Parts: sequence; structure tokens; C-alpha cells
Amino acid sequence: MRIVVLTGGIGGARFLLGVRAYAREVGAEVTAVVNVGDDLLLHGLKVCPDLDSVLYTLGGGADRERGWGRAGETWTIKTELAAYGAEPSWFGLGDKDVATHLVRTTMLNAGYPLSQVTEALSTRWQPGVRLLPATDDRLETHVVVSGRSELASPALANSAGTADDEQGRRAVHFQEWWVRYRADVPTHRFVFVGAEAAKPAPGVVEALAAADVVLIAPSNPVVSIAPVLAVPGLREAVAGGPAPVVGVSPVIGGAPVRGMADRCLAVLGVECSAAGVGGLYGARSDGGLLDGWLVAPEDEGTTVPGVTVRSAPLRMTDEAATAAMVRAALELM
Ligand code: GDP
Ligand code: FO1
Ligand code: CA
Repeated sequence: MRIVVLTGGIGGARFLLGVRAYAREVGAEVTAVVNVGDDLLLHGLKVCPDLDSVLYTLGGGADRERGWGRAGETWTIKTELAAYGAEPSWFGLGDKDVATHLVRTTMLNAGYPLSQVTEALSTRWQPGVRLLPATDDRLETHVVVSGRSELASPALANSAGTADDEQGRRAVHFQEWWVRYRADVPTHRFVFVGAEAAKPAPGVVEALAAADVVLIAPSNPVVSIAPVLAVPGLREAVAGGPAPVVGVSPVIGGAPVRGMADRCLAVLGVECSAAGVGGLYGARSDGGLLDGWLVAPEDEGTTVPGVTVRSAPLRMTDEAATAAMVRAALELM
């Protein structure tokens, strides 16, 4: 059995622990197609937050509480950079984490595509599932905001740039919106810079064409899953592929389990509910993606036109609980 999972970072990584556990039980192989929209160039290093959250979590090296970065991390480099006044100081790179960015940046500069870099990093971490970036091309999530004149951060100009437009609105890199401003700024829309020229990474379309099931992780639908689907050809490969597509709701009882997906959904004018997110993905029979949609018992009775909806406990408290979620999702097929 071949399972393909569309995923972001922290939530998707936790979900993949359950998918991997289930796959080991039944002898299935798993391919994760991971969001790259969060990626940024920082202090000359290419940082890939979602790929790294998945890699460290599945490889056993992640800081479990934070969900990102390494366990047992030290922050000497971060402190030294701050002593130099090197911006941005609001995005902290841990010492162990920097080694990952150095290896990745060296390989990228040598001409290796991100997919091959990820394969090389996986040799060390042995995640137990195949990790593919959604694309090897540049695709960065930027956020159009207004107000708070200090918004432009020159340090990110090289990778983010800030585009002024007539209404004094600026585009900031997703990480600046998410980490520096915690989304607490008037926000107008998300732009996936580079998406129109991006191609699915090698292996992505093939994995989707050969899949027995495609799972949409309970990731942030707006800034984790949408940038994956924004890669031309990827959405079509999912919707037009042979495999049933089943999504898992990241929202329980009208609130995200963690993070700011509610803020993201509000920008799109989508209700923060299991029904709202299910409707955002849409029914495959109606030009959308979903055949099945798994919601929490708290959301029993949710309907999404054209989609088979089931409820199951959806809190990823441990691998076994998550594996049970995966089984429930697969029973939806
Ligand atoms: P990020 O890229 O690091 O933000 O991580 P993801 O986008 O992959 O996942 C973030 C999403 O995971 C959030 O919207 C959370 O609501 C969701 N999430 C986190 N823990 C759980 C959980 O235990 N159950 C469910 N259903 N969703 C969760
Ligand atoms: N999140 C923070 O809130 N503060 C940080 O300083 C920070 C640093 C960081 C470094 C590497 C990395 O891979 C992730 C990091 N994150 C940090 C988390 C990151 O913003 C999120 O994991 C995702 O990009 C959100 O989807
Ligand atoms: Ca992310």
C-alpha cells in the first residue's frame, strides 16, 4: 500500500509519526510532500522550517515542546549574532540547527536541488518515510499587511523584499508575520511568491499517480497546505489521481488545536470550523480535493457537500492515538 501525505511542519510532523506507525503495522510505504513556503534565507543560510520540523520529529531529534528546532539546543550563535546587532534577531537559530542549514546551504550552492539535499539530510536522520519538498523551485509565502510603519525588515530584503503598493500596504515574509508580529497586524492576503513558475519536485507527481491513498495532514490549511497546492500541476495530480483523498481537520470545536490557523482562515474569510476547512478544500466531485473528511467528536454532524464526513478522536497525544486517527481516516475510503 502506498500512502502520500500533504503536510506542513509541526502538526504535520506529529501526524506523520502516526502514519509511519500505521505503515509499519501494515507494511505500507509513505511519501510526505512537505511545504516549502515558510523557507527563508537568513544570515546567508537557507532555512526550511517545515522540512526540518518533519525531519527532526521523525528522526527523533526535535524539541518536543516547541515542535521546531532541535532538542537540547544551545543558542551561542544566536547570542553572538545579537551582540553584533545582526538582524533579524526575532528569528532564533539554535547551534545544532545551524549545522543543518550549513549543510543544506553548501549543497544548494553546489547546485544540488532541495529534494536531493533533503534526501542527504534524511540519510542521517532516517525519518522512516520519504520526504519530498513540494517543489525544488523558489516558493515563499509572503503576507500583505498594512499599518505599523516599522514593518519593513531590511534584513529579510534579500529573501523577502517588501513591496510597497498604493494603499501603504507592504508584503512581509511569512516568518516575519508569524514570528515577529505573531499575526497581530492588519493582514490582507497571502501571496505564494514564485508559485506560478514552480514545478513539483521530482517524484511528487509520480508518488501521487501511484498512491493508494492521499492524506491531507491536519496542518494549517492556509499557510501549510495551500502553498503545497499552489505548485502548478500539484493540485491537479491530487484531484485527478487514482487515489481517494482524505483530509483530517486541524480545527476542533471551532478552534485550531494550536497555532494561529484561525487568524489565517479569517484573512480568507473562511469560518474557523471543521466544516469551514472542509469546505475550503472542497469536494473532489465538485472541483475540490476531498473524498473524505475526518472531524473530531466535538464536531459530530459536520457536513461538507459531496464529501463523506466521519468523526474520530483527533488529538495527537501520542503515536498510538495518531495511528488510530490514521486508521479512522483510511476507513473513510
Ligand atoms: P506548522 O507548519 O509548523 O504551523 O505546522 P502544520 O501546519 O503542519 O500544523 C499546524 C496545525 O496543526 C495547526 O493548525 C493545529 O491546529 C494542528 N494541530 C496540532 N496538533 C493537533 C492535534 O493534536 N490534532 C489536530 N487535529 N490538529 C492538530
Ligand atoms: N518560531 C518562533 O516563534 N520563533 C523563532 O525564533 C523560531 C525560529 C525557528 C528557527 C528554525 C526553524 O526551523 C523554525 C523556527 N521557528 C521559530 C518556527 C517557525 O516559524 C514555524 O515552525 C513555522 O515556520 C510555522 O509554520
Ligand atoms: Ca509551516
